[in-house]
Amino acid sequence: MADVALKRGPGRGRFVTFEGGEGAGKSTQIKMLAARLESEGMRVVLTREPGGSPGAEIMRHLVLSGMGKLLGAEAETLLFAAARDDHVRNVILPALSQGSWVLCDRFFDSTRAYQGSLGKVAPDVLNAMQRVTIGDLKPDLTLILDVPVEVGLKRAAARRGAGAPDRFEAEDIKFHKGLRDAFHKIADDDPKRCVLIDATAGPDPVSLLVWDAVRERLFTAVAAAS
Ligand code: Z5A
Repeated sequence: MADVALKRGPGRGRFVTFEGGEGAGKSTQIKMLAARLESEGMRVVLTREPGGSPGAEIMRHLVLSGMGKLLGAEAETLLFAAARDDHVRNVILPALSQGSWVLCDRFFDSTRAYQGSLGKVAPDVLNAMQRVTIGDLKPDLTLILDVPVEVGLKRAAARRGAGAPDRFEAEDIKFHKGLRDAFHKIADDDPKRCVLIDATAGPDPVSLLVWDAVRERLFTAVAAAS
């Protein structure tokens, strides 16, 4: 990387999370960012939630099958928390301490939006779970991909084809509108960490917005010094 250097110097890697509603394009953009960072010489670990470690992938299967929903919102939140605990300990923290960039498709903001704002799980319960599962770990940057609900659902339906919708895809339009509002609020409440990205355009233009945000927030220009 010729003209930029990492803010805060070398050492621990950087932790970047992608968030947003259904069909916003997170999985597409996270792969594009990983390729871009690798081409710039960074070591990248691409992971996701729920899941990302063998134990957490088992929990993923449980929650996306809808079994967690039968237990009620708080118990379902505990399943996400258990998955996160395993993922953070076994994948995220080791990778960061080895200097890798960790790009994670969803993280605790999804819990805040889905289980908190929409599932009505109380903030003190979410805070307690967050303390246990991630402690002081916070993303260096959270990119919240934002699209109108109708656009996101259309993309998700096209990708799914004839397959059945999962636990959250099956929720109604009111749920998805509430979700979008919840992510807007998360971005407004923590502007130092979060960037809201208009993800309505095609993958390439959106990837430029993502890269601009990463450069601006996590790299600093050193052209004048070199
Ligand atoms: N969940 C939770 O409740 N609590 C938690 O704590 C956590 C998660 C961590 C995981 O689902 C579910 O778990 C999730 C929240 C809940 N709810 N749902 N549903 P998942 O991992 O199976 O899927 P997802 O995270 O929801 O992803 P997604 O919304 O289905 O898709 P996406 O990653 O945002 O989009 P994509 O796969 O990149 O793209 C979708 C399609 O659109 C695909 O065909 C692309 O080729 C196309 N695409 C992508 N970008 C574009 C652009 N820019 N233009 C046009 N078409 C595009």
